[in-house]
Amino acid sequence: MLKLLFLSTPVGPLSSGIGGGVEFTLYNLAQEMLRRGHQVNVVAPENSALPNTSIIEISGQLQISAQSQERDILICLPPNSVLGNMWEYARKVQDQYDLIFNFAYDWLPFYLTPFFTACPVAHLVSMGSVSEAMDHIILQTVDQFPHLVTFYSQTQAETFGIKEAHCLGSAIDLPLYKYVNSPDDYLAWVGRIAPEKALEDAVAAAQITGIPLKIFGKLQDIAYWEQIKQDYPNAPFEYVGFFSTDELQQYLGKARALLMTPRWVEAFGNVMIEALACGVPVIAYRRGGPVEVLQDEKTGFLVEPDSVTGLVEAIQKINTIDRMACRSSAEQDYSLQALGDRTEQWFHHILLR
Ligand code: HBI
Repeated sequence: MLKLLFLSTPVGPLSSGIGGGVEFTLYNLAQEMLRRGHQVNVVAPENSALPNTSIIEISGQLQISAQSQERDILICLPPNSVLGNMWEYARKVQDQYDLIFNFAYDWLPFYLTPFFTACPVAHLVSMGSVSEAMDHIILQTVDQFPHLVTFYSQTQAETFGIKEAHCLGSAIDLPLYKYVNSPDDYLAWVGRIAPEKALEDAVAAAQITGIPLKIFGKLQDIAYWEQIKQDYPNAPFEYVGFFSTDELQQYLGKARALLMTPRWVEAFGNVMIEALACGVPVIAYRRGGPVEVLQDEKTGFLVEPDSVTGLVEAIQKINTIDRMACRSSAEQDYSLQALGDRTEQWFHHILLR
C-alpha cells in the first residue's frame, strides 16, 4: 500500500473544466489507486471538488494557462501564487508520503524535483511543447531524473525532441459508457472551447455537410466563441453545455462521429476514447495522440491536419466504420485496469531505486 500525494494543475479548481484533460486523468488515477488499496490525497486550488476524493484545498492566485502565452515567455508567478502555496504544503508533508505525483504543466514543480529529499516527485507532462522555458525545464528534468517523468503519448514527447519516452497513456472508466448502435443524425465536438482546439474547422465541416454539430465542453474563451458565431452565422451548430461524464456520454453515444480538430499537438485526447467507448467513430487530424489511438478506417479516420475538406470527405464515408469495433478498441486498450497496472509498475520502478 502506497501513500500517494497528487498535486493538481494550478490553473483552476478541479471540476471547473479549466484543467481540461488533466483533471480527468487525475480523477481516474486517484480512483484506480484507491480501488487498489493505496492511500491518495489530492492537493488542489480552493473550490476544487471530486467525487469520493479527499482534497486539500490551497488558497492563492491561479496560474495563467501555459498554452495561451507566447513561446518566448518568461516564467511568471502571480503574488500569493497558488502554485507556490501548493508546493509549500507538499514540502511540509513530504515525509508522510511514499511518492508525490505532479500533474501541473509549470516550471516550479519540475525545478523543485531535486529539492524534495523525503520522497520522490514524479511528473506527468500533460501537454506538448508550448514554450522554450517549459521545454528547457522538462528536458533538464528528463535528463537528470528520467525515471521520474512520464508523458501521455510518444507523439507528444517528440514535440520536446524526446525519442524514447516513458508514456502512461490514458484511460476511461469503461462501465460509465454505454454502447450505442444506431446514432441520431448529428456530429459531436467535445473539449475546452479555445483557439488551440480549432472548433471553427468542425463548424465549417458541419456547414458544408449540412449535418448538425453538437458542441460539449467548457466555454473557456468567450471572445473566440463569439468570433465563431460571427464567422459561421448559418452553420448548423449549437453549444449544448459542459456535463458530467454520465450526461456527456448519453449525448456522445448518439453521435454519428466525433470530430477532433486540434490545432496543437493534442497530448492524448481523452474525448476520443470516451467516444470510442460509446461506439462512436472518431474523425481526427493526423496530429498528436489520435495518431497513436485511432486505427485509420477501422475506428475512425485520420485526416490531413487543418484540412476541412479532409474532415468532410471522412464524414461522408463514416457509415463504413463498424461501431462495435470502436467499442472493443476502447475495451482492449483504454480500461482503467490497464492504466492502473502501468501506473503501479511505474511507481514501483521509481520506489525500488
Ligand atoms: N497551464 N500553467 C499551466 N499549468 C497547467 O497545469 C496547465 C496549463 N494549461 C492547460 C492544462 N494544464 C491542462 O488543461 C492540460 O491537461 C492541457
